[in-house]
Amino acid sequence: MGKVKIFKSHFKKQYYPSTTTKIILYCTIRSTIIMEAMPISTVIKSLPRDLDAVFTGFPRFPKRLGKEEFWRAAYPAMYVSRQMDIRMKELFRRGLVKGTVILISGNEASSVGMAMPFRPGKDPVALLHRNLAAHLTLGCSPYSAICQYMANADSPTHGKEGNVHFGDAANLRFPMLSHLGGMLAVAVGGTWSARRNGQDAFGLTVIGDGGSSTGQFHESLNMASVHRVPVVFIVENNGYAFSTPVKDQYNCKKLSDRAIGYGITGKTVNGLDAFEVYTAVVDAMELMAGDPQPVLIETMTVRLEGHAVYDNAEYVPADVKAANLAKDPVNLARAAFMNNCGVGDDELTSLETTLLAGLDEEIRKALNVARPSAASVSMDVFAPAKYPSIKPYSAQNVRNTNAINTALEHILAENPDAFVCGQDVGLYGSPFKTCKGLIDKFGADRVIDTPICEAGTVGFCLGASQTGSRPIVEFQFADFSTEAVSQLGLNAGTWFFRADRPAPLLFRLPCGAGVTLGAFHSGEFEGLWSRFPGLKLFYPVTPQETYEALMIGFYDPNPCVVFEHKLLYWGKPGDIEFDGDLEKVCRPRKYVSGDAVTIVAIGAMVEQALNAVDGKKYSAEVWNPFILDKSSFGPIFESIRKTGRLLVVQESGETAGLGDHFISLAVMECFDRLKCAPVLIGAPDTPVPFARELEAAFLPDSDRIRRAIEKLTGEEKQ
Ligand SMILES: Cc1ncc(C[n+]2csc(CCOP(=O)(O)OP(=O)(O)O)c2C)c(N)n1
Ligand SMILES: [Mg+2]
Repeated sequence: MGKVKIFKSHFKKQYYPSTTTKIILYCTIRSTIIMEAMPISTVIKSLPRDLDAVFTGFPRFPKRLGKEEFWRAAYPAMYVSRQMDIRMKELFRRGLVKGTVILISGNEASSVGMAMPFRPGKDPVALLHRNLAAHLTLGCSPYSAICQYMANADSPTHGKEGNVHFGDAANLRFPMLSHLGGMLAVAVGGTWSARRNGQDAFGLTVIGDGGSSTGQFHESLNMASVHRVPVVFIVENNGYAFSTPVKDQYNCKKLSDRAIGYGITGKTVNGLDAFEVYTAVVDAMELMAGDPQPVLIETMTVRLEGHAVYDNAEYVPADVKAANLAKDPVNLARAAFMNNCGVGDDELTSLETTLLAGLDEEIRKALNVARPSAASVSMDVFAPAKYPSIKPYSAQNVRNTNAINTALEHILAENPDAFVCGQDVGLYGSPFKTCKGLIDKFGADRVIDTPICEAGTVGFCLGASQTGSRPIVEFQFADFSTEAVSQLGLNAGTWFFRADRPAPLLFRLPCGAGVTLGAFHSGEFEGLWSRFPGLKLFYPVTPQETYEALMIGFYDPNPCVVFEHKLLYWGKPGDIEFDGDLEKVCRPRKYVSGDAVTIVAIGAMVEQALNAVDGKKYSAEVWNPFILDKSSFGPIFESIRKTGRLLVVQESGETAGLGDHFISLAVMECFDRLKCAPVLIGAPDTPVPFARELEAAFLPDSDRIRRAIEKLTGEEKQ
């Protein structure tokens, strides 16, 4: 916007329908007309020429800006952010912005001060809901942010996400998920991996006073400290978490004191003074450059309004409100800008008017953008997979533990960007010895023992997957993957959908009952994880399938979950004949053929089903879906059409497994060929009991399967 122009669309009725806004419009037009012919560069000599450059055209770390240089860049960014806040609220009230608008007035100094040293595209950054000014400072155009709020066709998420849930993952500004604390580990992992890959990266991430109470705040700081990752953790303390005052949130003097517990440096600064925040961040980065470690900075800020547009903050006492208003950081910045940059009243007014006109032009442009069309916006949850052809492998008479160990060894040997992590995977070789010896071959920086923090580990690996690493995560038991439900299911699983970037991640879940480990070490959870779009699930049974599942899970560009049944770890040995063609891997597996009934068995139930049909008394087909995704079930449906009878056997409780889902698909696909109602055999809907006898009674077995086959084969639909 070298010149500010007025477009006809400015007057669109939908944008300014009421009398009050007509008055606002009149004033805007007046000031816009005054500015019309004036290029922005003549307003203030050394200010950037266009709005976008206001936010990006200044040197970043390691340069340390002096006050004059700093305020020339910082004040326009803070001013535009404040004006955007006002306008987004107004647009929301007019129904042009949906969802909600988080009100950010009061947070501009903290946001701009923290973001200014960081280098877009180089430093991994995960911001929070009040950091619009930081997004702008890191290269997001106001237009793009406005389109995001309007959820129109030009929105950076194509309308697939709203308001604060955006970023630019390609440039390492990661889009946030709502779950407070959930993005901290992503910034840590992203920074750790960028450094591991030779980049001189620093991380930035943000949490509020309220979010500092989450477990993931602790997990992320702890991981960053243990792995010496140079990430600036900003805690924005604005006195409230929605309506909850800090006295109900924590009981320490300063949140930065928590740094002591992580063995790192912590500092509390005035978050209303952008230069003080900036200085603290640059100090931290200088410290980190010499001695990599995270630094915790608490910025004391204020919220000048409610939590969001729907909240008028009546719970904030009047005197607190008045005191906060008196400390408005944009007013403080204006004074600092004028004092340090020698700017007078007229120049200031000209600058503000120009910025405002520029902003309104962006809003006008955004208002004219088409709505997103369901026909043209991709709803894909998976990044397209293009598999490399990999080395063939064959082995005789091996068990699943050997298949896993060998697969991991092959992956690590062939892919320097791959690493294995989890609890006790290093020297101990993991509790089931599937990682045995890997640390000796590949070293402790590729076979990594993590602290006990499943959510933090998944977030960390998601971040690492964005900066060139290929993480393989072992959960010690599938049961503990429930600690990472939001990270794995909602953050990693939705990543491609939200961020348009692949998230190549492999998760290994030792699962299942039958080894007398009770309710908390025997879960299967294939039903739980299948509920989250964006995850690919594999459930191998034989050593061959196990080797193939790990290979496809690793080489697929999406988060993949491999269920490894513990009973099968040391089950029947088998041969592996893998020809290196990954394209052929994603298909259901058939073990025996027959005409009378199709049995779909999951995990360790395959063995029970095979035992049941052994002796050729029944003419049954036994299948393992292998990949738990309906698009691959075609061959099983073919079998059902042939036999006309379906029996599904799962070890999970009847309402917690995939059997119901499978049966409903089969009924929809093959109804006219079914001779009788399908049957589901599952465990009872109770926790897995501990004692051997109780557990044996709990698990479906071949006798039950035999009885079901007899019942099924004796029935005919009328
Ligand atoms: C894990 C989680 N629980 C609850 C929420 C709902 N929520 C969104 S913002 C918010 C308040 C956050 O307060 P604070 O961390 O102090 O940040 P502020 O909004 O004050 O900037 C809450 C409870 C959430 N997003 N995530
Ligand atoms: Mg707060």
